[in-house]
Amino acid sequence: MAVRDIFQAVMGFDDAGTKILTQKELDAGTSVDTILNDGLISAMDEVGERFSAGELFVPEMLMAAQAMKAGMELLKPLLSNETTGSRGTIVIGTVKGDLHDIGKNLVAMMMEGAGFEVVDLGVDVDSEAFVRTAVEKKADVIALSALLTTTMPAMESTVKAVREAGMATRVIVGGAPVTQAFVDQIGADGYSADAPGAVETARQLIA
Ligand code: B1M
Repeated sequence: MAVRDIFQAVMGFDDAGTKILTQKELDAGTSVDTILNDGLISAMDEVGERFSAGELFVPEMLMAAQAMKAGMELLKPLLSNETTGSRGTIVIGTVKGDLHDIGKNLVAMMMEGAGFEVVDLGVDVDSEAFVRTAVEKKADVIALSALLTTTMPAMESTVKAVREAGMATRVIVGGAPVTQAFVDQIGADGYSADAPGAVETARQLIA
């Protein structure tokens, strides 16, 4: 199965191979969803499991992430293909203390694809920067990503900062450790477990 080769290329930290195989699959008509979920994302899940088992270490996680990004470069234009007028403005970032950006980038790409104007603040973003940028850009939604249990509290402080600033901007959150129970606890406006769901949540909040 050729998508499995993409999985193997990411596991082999092979940026060029991942790119070539991703292009090959696109040319063969394989859907972006299949390439993403069965190839790229499932490789990152496997990397995470091996890291937890002590079989892989941080440098290997980083190299796998680079290979995944090489594949995602080719998918980006396909995820960002809607050209109609803006549906609203999203300020997105990974919260303070957290350097994981692949899931956040995927959410940003899909938001752009769905017609939102996206301001991406990157990683390790403090609550002041989210608030300041959202005010400057008159954002409709602030989208927060966190991959570490230790950085989830930064989501809570960002929601608090937005409320204290008296802003109408809605806050949505996501990332592997985030649950609906946590979202309810911190009083965020929306949550999704994946990138397409984040787009849907933003759409519903803005409608
Ligand atoms: Co790190 N890391 N990492 N890591 N890393 C995890 C997250 C971990 C689960 C691995 C493990 O132990 N099994 C673990 C966290 C444990 C925990 O807190 N519960 C972990 C750890 C411990 C660490 C370090 C602390 C390791 C160390 O230094 N000892 C360190 C922390 C650094 C820091 O941030 N301060 C660290 C570092 C790194 C690298 C830098 C090496 C690298 C990141 C590179 C990069 O992002 N540029 C890395 C990687 C690659 C991973 C794993 C293997 C893969 C993450 C990923 O990109 N997945 C990860 C294990 C795993 O997740 N299986 C792991 C693919 C991506 C598409 O999925 O980001 O989950 P994800 O996004 C999903 C959803 O979560 C959702 O949509 C996406 C899918 O559609 N989503 C949203 C994400 N954001 C959203 C926002 C939304 C809605 C949905 O709305 C706004």
